[in-house]
Amino acid sequence: MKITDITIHHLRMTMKNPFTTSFGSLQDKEFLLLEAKDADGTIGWGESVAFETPWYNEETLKTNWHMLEDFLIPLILNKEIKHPDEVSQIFAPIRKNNMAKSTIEGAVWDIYAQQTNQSLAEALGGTRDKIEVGISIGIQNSLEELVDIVDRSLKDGYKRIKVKIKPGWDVDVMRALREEFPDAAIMADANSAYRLEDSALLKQLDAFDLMMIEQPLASDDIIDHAQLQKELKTPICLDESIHSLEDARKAIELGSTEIINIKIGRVGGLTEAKKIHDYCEAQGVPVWCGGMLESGIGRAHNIALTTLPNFILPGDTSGSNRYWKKDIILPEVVAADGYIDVPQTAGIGYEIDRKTVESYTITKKEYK
Ligand code: OSB
Ligand code: MG
Repeated sequence: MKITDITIHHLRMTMKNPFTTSFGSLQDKEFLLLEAKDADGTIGWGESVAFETPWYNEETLKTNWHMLEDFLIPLILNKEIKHPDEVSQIFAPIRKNNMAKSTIEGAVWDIYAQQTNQSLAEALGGTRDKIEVGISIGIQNSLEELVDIVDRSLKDGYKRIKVKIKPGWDVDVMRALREEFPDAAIMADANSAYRLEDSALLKQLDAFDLMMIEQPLASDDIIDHAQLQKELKTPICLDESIHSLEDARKAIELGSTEIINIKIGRVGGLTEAKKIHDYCEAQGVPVWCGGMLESGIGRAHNIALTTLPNFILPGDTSGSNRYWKKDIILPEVVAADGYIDVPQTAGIGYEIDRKTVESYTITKKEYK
């Protein structure tokens, strides 16, 4: 491979409903797509999962663009690359900025898969032809609305219900859901809304037989989480705290986490995601694939990753229709009875709907 031409597309897509976490609400999603062209004409796509504001992590749409334009694209253009695993080595001199790095790496994986005539799932070593998926539900205005959404999601067949919690929207909410849905696979995601001093409150969640609690404590912590896990029966699953294989190793060795949420962007790309997957598999730690409210391109990468064998818990990759009136890929991602069929065609396995991409584009810029 030799990438000769890269275009960054800046899109704005409006979500059907606002998505609310312990940090705030999001409805208009602005993000970057990266289109890379190989010398042989093959085109691959990557998606930056950075938001406009740095609430989830320190990266933003603009920091990603800056890193791509000033550092990452110059390192990749016209470089001879034999395998996408080389991209993370090429980027190694640059610290962090994992979502920016992952944006290019995703496009390179797409090109590689097409050139070797494999689906992205196959190229990664995936073993499933369909994946089991769950749904992530933001904080609602009332308990009645939440119960209604959970009910509909279960009827749609989603295999696991994740509910966002925050102080004041936690124990009573989870108790009510457990009473209403005694057999459902339910979990909570706190997005770092608590501190170790809140452990008595968090312990009350043990009564509701939750699959796990995701990232209860600080986004940069693995020490307090280890202490909290000693006090909780409910497994802790780290999200924000894990940026690399090294982070995963340390968190598992310390006992800070019993399950890991892998997000491709957060860990710097598919190559690192696969390494974390392999390590967790060897340690007997289950993983699942998280989501960042992606468009169809990011969704396609998530689906491919989830075909690896240790993705044994349903992830957050719901169908395109969960967030978008019209997605930018053809066909759209369909979750039917809690399963998504893994596309078998070469590359990410979906066509890019260029007309729809154009309709959502604010601006774009070409690099060569
Ligand atoms: O913490 O997993 C999270 C969305 C945005 C940022 C962080 C998170 C989430 C979700 C939704 O939970 C996942 C999705 O449906 O894409
Ligand atoms: Mg999370």
